[in-house]
Amino acid sequence: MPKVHLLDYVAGNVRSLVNAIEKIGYEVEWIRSPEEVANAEKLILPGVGHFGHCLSMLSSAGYLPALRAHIDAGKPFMGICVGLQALFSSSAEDPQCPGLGLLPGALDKFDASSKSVPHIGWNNASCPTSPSLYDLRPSSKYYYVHSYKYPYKKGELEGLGWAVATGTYGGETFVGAVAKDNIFATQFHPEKSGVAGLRVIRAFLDGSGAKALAMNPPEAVSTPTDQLVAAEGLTRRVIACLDVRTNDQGDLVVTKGDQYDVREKSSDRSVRNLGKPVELAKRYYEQGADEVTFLNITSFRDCPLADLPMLEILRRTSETVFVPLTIGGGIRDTSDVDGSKVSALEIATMYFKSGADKVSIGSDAVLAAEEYYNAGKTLFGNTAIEQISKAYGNQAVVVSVDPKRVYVPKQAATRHATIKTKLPGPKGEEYCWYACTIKGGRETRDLDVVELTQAVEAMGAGEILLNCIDKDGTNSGFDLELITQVKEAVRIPVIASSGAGNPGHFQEVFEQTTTDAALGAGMFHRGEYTVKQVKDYLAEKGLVVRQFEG
Ligand code: 1PR
Repeated sequence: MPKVHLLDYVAGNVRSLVNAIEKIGYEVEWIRSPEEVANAEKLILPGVGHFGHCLSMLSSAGYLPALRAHIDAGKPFMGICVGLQALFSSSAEDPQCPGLGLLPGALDKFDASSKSVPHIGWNNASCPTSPSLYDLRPSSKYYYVHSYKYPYKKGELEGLGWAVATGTYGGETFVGAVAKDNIFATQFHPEKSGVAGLRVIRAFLDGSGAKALAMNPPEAVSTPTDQLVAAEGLTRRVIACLDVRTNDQGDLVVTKGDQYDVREKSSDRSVRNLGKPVELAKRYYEQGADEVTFLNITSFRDCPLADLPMLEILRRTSETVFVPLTIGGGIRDTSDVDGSKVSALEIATMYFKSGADKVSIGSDAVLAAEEYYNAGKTLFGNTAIEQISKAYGNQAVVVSVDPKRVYVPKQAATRHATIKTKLPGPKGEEYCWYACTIKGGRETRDLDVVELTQAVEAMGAGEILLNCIDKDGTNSGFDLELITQVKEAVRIPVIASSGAGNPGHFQEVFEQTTTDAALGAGMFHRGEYTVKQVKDYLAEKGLVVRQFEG
């Protein structure tokens, strides 16, 4: 098998990149010291997390001169995400820390005043001057997750001989990919961008991308000005969720509850079994799911380290599913069977090494938020959210919220953030608030969703997975009031969850709230609708979606 070298300087959630490279037919060899860079012919710099952290790690380990020497020698080089950002002079994320300076200018942060930041989801990487740059296609979508970007200025980088592909998010057009001579870099994650992304990696690995660029340099192509005006490209994200637990026979199955009760209504009350996790994940990927989420719903009972089957599920899924994978359940500081302490960060690391791109934290986030308020909104850096987001980046930490409606007759009846509801309570109550729960809804806490989501945003969570116990499994549509309340409370993206029963519910939540993504479970598992049917329906209604490319 031909080889590609990967630079191993990060904490290591690069499993999906390795899987993508192997899928294309290449073998990965790790570079573990600057001296080894000279052995590389093709070199990939995966970037994860924080610009300053990445550059200072590269610098202190002595990699920067070796990287420059590789590039100066004309050998193929590819940067991904922060690996693209590292090519610029600097970033507002850490202004003191210089980048490689191969491209001039500083990255800045997306404007969060009217949209969610980070920018998470599927967007364009279109290059009007070279429409098939590294096999990027104008009709394809690519998976981005970043808060900082290089703002695109027409002609600036092209004037220096770079081919530039762009995406547009909330009115801001940013650099999505750049290429010049032997250098190629993407702000998006090609390894998480399905078949469209695999094509891009292949064009780098087999040299066809660089060859085509050499034959058709960007300055040789004249482009009508109107083609350079980039359209808003972010698609509506549709996520398939698999609640996983061991059934009474000891098999790990996908299950689905009604308001979190996953046992059959029949007299034997067995755990509802809706299929095998790896098979279902692959099916949803092939139907066009933009992400797949696994929630280990009974992990609070077990020791997470004994929970090896979830690791195996991730390993096997990430070999065939090239969209982001999230895993939740049991991510908290704990003790192993022998009594030794295991941190949430160590558990998350095991999941990342097995192929997860994000971890989702439920119960532990609620307890951490309570402590945050008890300490007068002080952060000590010791929560699971802070530790994991520091090591892997905010985008790698999702907080899963399991709220329940609590009705009150008037706002003054509670200290919590209430809403005036269109769905009055059993005694005609016109107001309600949403109480957070832990342990899969078994314990309700005196903390509301606004308090929780604002606290975890301050701790560094990158996204909220917003369930709703009242709506879960009801097929009656999402709780639009809950979603609106949380969207108004935070800037980070929110995934609407619980209650989806048909494609119209997805249209409703995207049109009537500003949710960033919507998740379905039961309707997919029971075979009532496919992910593709949901997306086709949304497309018919004029909403932009990504379709699966086979
Ligand atoms: O608390 O960090 O160990 O995490 C446990 C995780 O397991 C949490 O994310 C929690 O939401 C989840 N969980 C725990 N118990 C259950 C249960 O169902 N008994 N499932 C559970 C939560 C909710 C959604 C579901 C949507 C959509 N499941 O993921 O898929 O409600 O369903 P629908 O479209 O069919 O309505 P920790």
